[in-house]
Amino acid sequence: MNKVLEAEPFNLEFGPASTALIMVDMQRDFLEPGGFGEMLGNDVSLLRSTIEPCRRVLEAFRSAGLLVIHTREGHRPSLSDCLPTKLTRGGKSFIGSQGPLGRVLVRGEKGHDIIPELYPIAGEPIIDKPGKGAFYSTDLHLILTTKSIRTLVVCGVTTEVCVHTTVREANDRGYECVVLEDCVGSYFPEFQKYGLMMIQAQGGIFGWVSNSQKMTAALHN
Ligand code: TIU
Repeated sequence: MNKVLEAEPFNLEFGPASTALIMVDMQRDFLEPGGFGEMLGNDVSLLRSTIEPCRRVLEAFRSAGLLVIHTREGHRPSLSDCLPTKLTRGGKSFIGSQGPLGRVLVRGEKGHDIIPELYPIAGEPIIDKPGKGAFYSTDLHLILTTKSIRTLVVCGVTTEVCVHTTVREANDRGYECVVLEDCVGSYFPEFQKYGLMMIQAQGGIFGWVSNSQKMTAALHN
């Protein structure tokens, strides 16, 4: 039976069985000191308020038996899947360099992995993505199609980079996307604000915005 999520710009009706939670890049490299986010000059503590709301939504999806998918941004140890434009943006090269959390944004390294608070459990697909969007050069669309998913509940970091890119990609592939405002984070408070506004503006040009409390309430009703 369909459920209703309180959201902006208007309430969203969704079928739980055709809805998936997408946890975007909740990796140490973005949320912990010593990782990629900090190397780029950011204060990673700004993202950490998302962890607890994300944990509650993750719990709610797991206990309802719904699909949960995690993504991780990163590259092969050889960096053969890291475009030169990304590797040396601005003349600086952090990706692949050795840091306190291992080689930055490299698969298999400590910093690349998902933070322990939100660690995937058995059966939850993990999408390793070389780009910002979770659909680019991954099998995410195939997995979602195979499971007849139509609605994506999107959480993760950062709001205006990988969350936005993923929502835009999803929108053009026919998915309904809802972004939970307290479950997405940015290093820039103004980008957080305007990033969320951009999603729901113009009658929901990219999708809906809601929050963790409304999402868990909708699943329990
Ligand atoms: N730098 C920044 O805000 N984000 C990223 O590089 N990747 C993600 O958003 N995951």
